[in-house]
Amino acid sequence: MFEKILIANRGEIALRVLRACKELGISTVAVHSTADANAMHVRLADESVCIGPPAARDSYLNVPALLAACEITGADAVHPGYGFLSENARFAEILEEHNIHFIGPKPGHIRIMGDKIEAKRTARRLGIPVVPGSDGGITSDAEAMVIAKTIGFPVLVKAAAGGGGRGMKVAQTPADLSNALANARAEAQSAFGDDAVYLEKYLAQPRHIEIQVLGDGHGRAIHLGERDCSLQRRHQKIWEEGHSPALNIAASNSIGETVAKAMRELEYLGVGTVEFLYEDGKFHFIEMNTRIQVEHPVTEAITDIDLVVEQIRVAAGGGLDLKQEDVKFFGHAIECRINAENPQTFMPSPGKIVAYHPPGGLGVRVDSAVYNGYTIPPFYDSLVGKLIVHGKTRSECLMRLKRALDEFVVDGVETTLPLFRTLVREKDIIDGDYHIHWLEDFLAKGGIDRV
Ligand code: MV4
Repeated sequence: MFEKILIANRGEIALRVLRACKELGISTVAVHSTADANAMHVRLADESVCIGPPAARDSYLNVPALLAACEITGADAVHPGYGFLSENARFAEILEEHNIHFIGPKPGHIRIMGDKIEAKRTARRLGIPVVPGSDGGITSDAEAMVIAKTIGFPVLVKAAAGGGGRGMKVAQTPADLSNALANARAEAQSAFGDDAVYLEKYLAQPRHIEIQVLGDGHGRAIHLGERDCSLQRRHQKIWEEGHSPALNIAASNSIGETVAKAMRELEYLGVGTVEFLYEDGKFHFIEMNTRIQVEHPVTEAITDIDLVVEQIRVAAGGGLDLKQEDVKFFGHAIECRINAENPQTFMPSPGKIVAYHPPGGLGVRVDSAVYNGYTIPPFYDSLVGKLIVHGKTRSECLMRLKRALDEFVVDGVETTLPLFRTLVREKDIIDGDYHIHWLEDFLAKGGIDRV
């Protein structure tokens, strides 16, 4: 097992990783920019190193500074958290070249899943159902037209180097295809320096359902159920829940087993999330994330498995103690991402928190790095904290969530708490009847002003 882990991240996920390390008896090194000198993870870590000025590219993305921090402190492993360098294969390789463990998948798998065309090819080869579309990248408009007519319009042009919705263009009819290809290529080139694009059948109102997996890198892998992440705004998830209100247990187990089998064949190492669009009872693979995700506490709540502890254990070569039959699901969990943003306009609202009172009680968890008097810096994401609520049933979970949201006090900055207090009372949400466009449609109709 590792002696000392350097946590190459900040905010709530740095605190989350630090907690897992402490429970494993591993000493911790926090790194921080000058803007985060007073951050909670710095205060609670055994050691801390300032790695640069506020801008992420000069601090949390600064590989030489992170390497130096490892050398100075003698860290034998790095946990990247999510975002920043968490899916950077080159960073993982550089660490390994310096005999420092990267707590994450094998660099080769990070690289494959980072290329959405290769990711789909791999998924298809491993027996995972994928969205109908081109086999690989599109080399000409003529080729695209043939494929589009085969799968049927509307089609979606996507960037191979994309993800998170960047570089996607819909072509409703054949007349739209050429422009969609040109615009997607241009956007991909400017955003990623890579204009490779591929084609998929456009699914109009799917749900976004992701499967959590955990592998030991030697052919053992299990799934830990699904999370429904359909409530999103501009590709930013705000509400995630497990199980999906759209799935029965049989459907959940079936897709879970398909994915776990694929991860065994891939000899996948670590935690991972396999993303699907779900429509008309069918799952369609779109991409795979090779990191711990923001919404992992939803799965922890319904399985009582500490995903970060397991992630560290398999990274240290500890193998996978857990068997699929050990994974028992209980109840329902919902996570709300509370941001320091205006609840109507979503404009960031950094600043000093002058009163902070998180909710508590049975089945209520708040993962946050803020505290009374803390100043949310303007340089990073605007996450105040994640409210995760668990109940024996979805309706008990909703009642508890409503109570917890009403109890939550964050004064001094604007937050999206009012939006969640409205959503938890909205009929479609209570019925679990929503899809990936539901939230933006709701907001377009007036959102929280509507009620
Ligand atoms: C799609 C799609 C519809 N049809 N692919 C958006 C980001 C990236 N994860 C993939 N995305 C989508 N791919 C096909 N063939 C709709 C989306 C999409 C979306 C997916 C999941 C969650 C929110 C979304 C919001 C807009 C579009």
